[in-house]
Amino acid sequence: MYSKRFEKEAFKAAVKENVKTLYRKKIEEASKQQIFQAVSYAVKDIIMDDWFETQSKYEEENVKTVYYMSMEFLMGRALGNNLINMTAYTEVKEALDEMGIDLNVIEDEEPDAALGNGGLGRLAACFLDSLATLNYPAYGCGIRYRYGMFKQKIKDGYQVETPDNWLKEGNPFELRREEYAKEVRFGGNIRFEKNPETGRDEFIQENYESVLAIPYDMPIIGYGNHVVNTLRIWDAQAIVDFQLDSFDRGDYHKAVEQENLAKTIVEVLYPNDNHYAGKELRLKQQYFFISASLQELIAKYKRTNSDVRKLYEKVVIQMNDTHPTVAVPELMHLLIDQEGLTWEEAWNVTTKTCAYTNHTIMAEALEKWPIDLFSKLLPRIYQIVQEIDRRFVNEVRAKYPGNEEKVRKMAILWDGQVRMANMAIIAGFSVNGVAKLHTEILKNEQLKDFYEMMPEKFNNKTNGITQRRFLAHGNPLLADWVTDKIGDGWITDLAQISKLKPYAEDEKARKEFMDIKYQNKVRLAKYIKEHNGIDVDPRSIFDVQVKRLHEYKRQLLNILHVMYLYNQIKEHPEMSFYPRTFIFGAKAAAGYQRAKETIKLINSVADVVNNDRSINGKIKVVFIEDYRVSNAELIFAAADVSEQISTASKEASGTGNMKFMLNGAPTLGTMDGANVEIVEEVGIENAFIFGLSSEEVINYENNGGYNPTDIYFNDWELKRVIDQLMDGTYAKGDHEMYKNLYNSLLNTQCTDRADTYFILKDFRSYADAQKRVEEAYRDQDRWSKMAMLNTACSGKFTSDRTIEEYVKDIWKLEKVTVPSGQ
Ligand code: 26Q
Repeated sequence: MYSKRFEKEAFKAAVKENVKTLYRKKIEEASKQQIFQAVSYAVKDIIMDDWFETQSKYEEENVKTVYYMSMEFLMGRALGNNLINMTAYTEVKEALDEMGIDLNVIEDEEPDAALGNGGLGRLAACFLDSLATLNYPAYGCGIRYRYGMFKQKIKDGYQVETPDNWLKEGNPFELRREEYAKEVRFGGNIRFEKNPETGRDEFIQENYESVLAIPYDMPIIGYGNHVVNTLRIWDAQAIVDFQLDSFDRGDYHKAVEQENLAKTIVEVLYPNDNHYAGKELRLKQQYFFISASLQELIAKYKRTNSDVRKLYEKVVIQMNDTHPTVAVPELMHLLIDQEGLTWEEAWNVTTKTCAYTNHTIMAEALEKWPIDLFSKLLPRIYQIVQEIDRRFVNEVRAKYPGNEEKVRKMAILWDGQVRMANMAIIAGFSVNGVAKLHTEILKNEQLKDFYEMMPEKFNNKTNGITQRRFLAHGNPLLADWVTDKIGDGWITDLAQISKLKPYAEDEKARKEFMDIKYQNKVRLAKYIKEHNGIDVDPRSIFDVQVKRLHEYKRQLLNILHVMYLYNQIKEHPEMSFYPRTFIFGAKAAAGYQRAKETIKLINSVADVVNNDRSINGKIKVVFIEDYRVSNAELIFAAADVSEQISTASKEASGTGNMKFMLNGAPTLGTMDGANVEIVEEVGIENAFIFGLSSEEVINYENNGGYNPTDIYFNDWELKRVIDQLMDGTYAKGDHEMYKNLYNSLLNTQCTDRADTYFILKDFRSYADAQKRVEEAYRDQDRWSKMAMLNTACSGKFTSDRTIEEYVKDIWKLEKVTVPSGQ
């Protein structure tokens, strides 16, 4: 479709021209990074026309738009993905080839845009891709962090965090939009005044500090449809640049403070995944991007519409978890204090505009802000929260007279805290979970009282992933093979991938499929050799667990099982054992001790096992440093086994599970999150399921947990493995190194329950499932069928399906077509 514009010679000339104007160099003299920049600017230039066209069309047609508010957008690299969606990847590759440049090498020059932690941030990125591809008007709104997710180095087996200076070389795809800057105010006090002319109450913020929010736009390209949406991320700048005369006026201190405030607000992404830390700066970040985004959205609305009382007809705000929930009182504030609406009018608009997605049931992830912190930082917003709470509590008391228990559980303000989830549910017109099981648990456990009071708000939207990045771009061999077999319709309609099902019975097709998997394993083996210096055999089973490190995800269960296998092989060298490569990738939050200890343990086991000649390389353990979107694409393509082993009920959905499935790796997992629906689609015979069910887990939890010591004393092989945490086997004789992990499993020393995540309880059932994996893999006919059926049955898990459901049930958007610019 873009082929005309990718007239090869013109594109090549543009790249050369860019190298000249940017660097005063000839192409032969330019560095790889410089060529990356030059190519990207040439691509951006082509994007510009469609971007312009799309936005004019939206304005002309005055269409309803979704604003996806998120503290995180884990975009990864843009160049390759943009080319895929412009349907120009092959042509650009050829053009560069002719210039002696390898596109893959150039792509590797681009730093990941890692403005997110994990699942929640990557989901936001997949959603933007799907929205553009499905022709829906959408903005992503977030923060332009100077430093994204930290870079992980492994030193002596330990994680070391280093800053991610992703903007160092400049970001060729972004556009600074100074003209849309907005002021955001913090702190001070509120003066109350009756306006003598209008007779209305007015609330005036005084003695505040403020920053200027400046938007940067990044293009989000739809696949082959000329739609270009916008990811708008906000940078902060001091309102008055540091001025000498303010020094003279004695405001020197204030001037410096404003500079500092601006700099610190957008400095860095908080690297906590599924864990709340009540830091003032985090709340500042939240209010900063929400206030700027809402001011801009209202201004934009008013450019083409006259009555803000009807804002909800043209705007819907989706809040990605509670992190952007301050949007509720901020929207009330803008509508009342700036637009002059009454409380009732403003509440009517707000409750028809805002919707909330919940991503976790983990108690430690719930955002609760201390009232004194909240009210000092956001005095006017706090007044509004109080009024929302007051009115809601009245409603609860009217509906449940004498039942103060209900107030205790559902009020926004309680026990000196602002409970953000309660506010999101009370003000939102939609509350959704991210997989069937997760939504059921929300309704029946965590959010039971809210569900009883307002059942109509609750709905499920099972997550999805974009096949454009995770198959078309990440696994070109398989992508071409699929297209060869069933045509390229799957790229925008993944349901069509089910047409592969008959090929599972076709021996030749199975062989081709396995051959592609093998080549992808060779590609990953090369990456591992280059980055870890470890030789792995691509004929071994690639058993992969990549995701954030968290106790509930149970990387510890995986590595304990590796230790158990190693003991077995040492003891019974004659035992038949299919060679296995256990691959891990995971970042731990910087202050999360047990998580960091787990990384050290994995690396120590790797050290011991990989260097033990006596086991003939039957087991290899690899910890891939700095797991991120760009290397994830290589990893999913090369996986044989997808480890999805969270304690049942804890993983809201998971999305890595879907990426593995799409790439033909069967799931080894618990009945948790979206695994349940994966099994529904592919059949239980094409997955390896083990462990407690979510009901069983919840049952134990409601009855004070369980006692792991019974299991410990009755399973000597497991006991031996756990004892090895303390006997120095994997610690060069150090008996203290893993004591936190040991204690977390058995005891006593720590305040929380022993084995909170049921690792001992599920161990045997996991080991059995692993045995079934080995058995299945030995039978290559059977395995290739299973693998191919996983790909063939993955159609449900496209984020295109998820987005169509959000549109139909929540957002109510219309598709817009954009004519090609030529
Ligand atoms: C909160 C307060 C302060 C600092 C950080 C945070 C914070 C940051 C990130 C809290 C939570 C997160 C991330 C949560 C997350 O990624 N959840 C995952 O969301 C995925 C998409 O829905 C699901 O698939 C995963 O199951 C869920 O764990």
